[in-house]
Amino acid sequence: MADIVVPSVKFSGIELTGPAIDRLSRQLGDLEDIFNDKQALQALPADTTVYEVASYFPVPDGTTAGLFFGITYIHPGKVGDEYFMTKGHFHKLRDRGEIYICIEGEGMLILMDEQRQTHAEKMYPGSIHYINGHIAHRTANTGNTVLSFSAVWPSDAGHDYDTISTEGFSKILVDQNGTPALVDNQP
Ligand code: M6P
Ligand code: ZN
Repeated sequence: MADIVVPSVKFSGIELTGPAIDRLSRQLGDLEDIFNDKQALQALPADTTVYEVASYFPVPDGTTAGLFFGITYIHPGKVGDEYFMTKGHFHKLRDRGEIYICIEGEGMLILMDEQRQTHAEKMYPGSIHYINGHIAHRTANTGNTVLSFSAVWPSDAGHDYDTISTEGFSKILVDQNGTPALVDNQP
């Protein structure tokens, strides 16, 4: 290997570019179990893109002692009074943490511990969020423009979506007269 290496994965504006970037996109049709207002959901096209994730996986999934990096782009929008948001997850290995850094837009990071205590942190360009292990995390776009944020997490953390898909978060983020409010989740 050369002594001096020029990395080929980099930010370009707000895009993650380079070889071997993994890209996924989630549509409303993939997110039926996370939004409460099923009537509002059905009134929207199932192929509406809610968010995209570009990820850099330098080592195989599950590798101990490695790190992953990703950028998530959540489009503006709502299902009823609930903002467009990510699925949300605990880590499969519960004691693995994560860092989020907001790049652009405005939003909220919703955090829930294993006792189902939930609170939220406001995301704004430059805001840095430390997510301890054992904490479920979900992000919502509360603005009128794309919310993008970068994330760094351990390569052996894994995603546990099942717990959230069956039990949900104990609180949801809704638009109350133009202001985001965290309210009890009553499905
Ligand atoms: C961040 C990281 C990723 C995660 C993504 C979308 O980029 O936490 O691990 O996949 O957000 O969140 P989710 O997987 O909950 O849909
Ligand atoms: Zn995570």
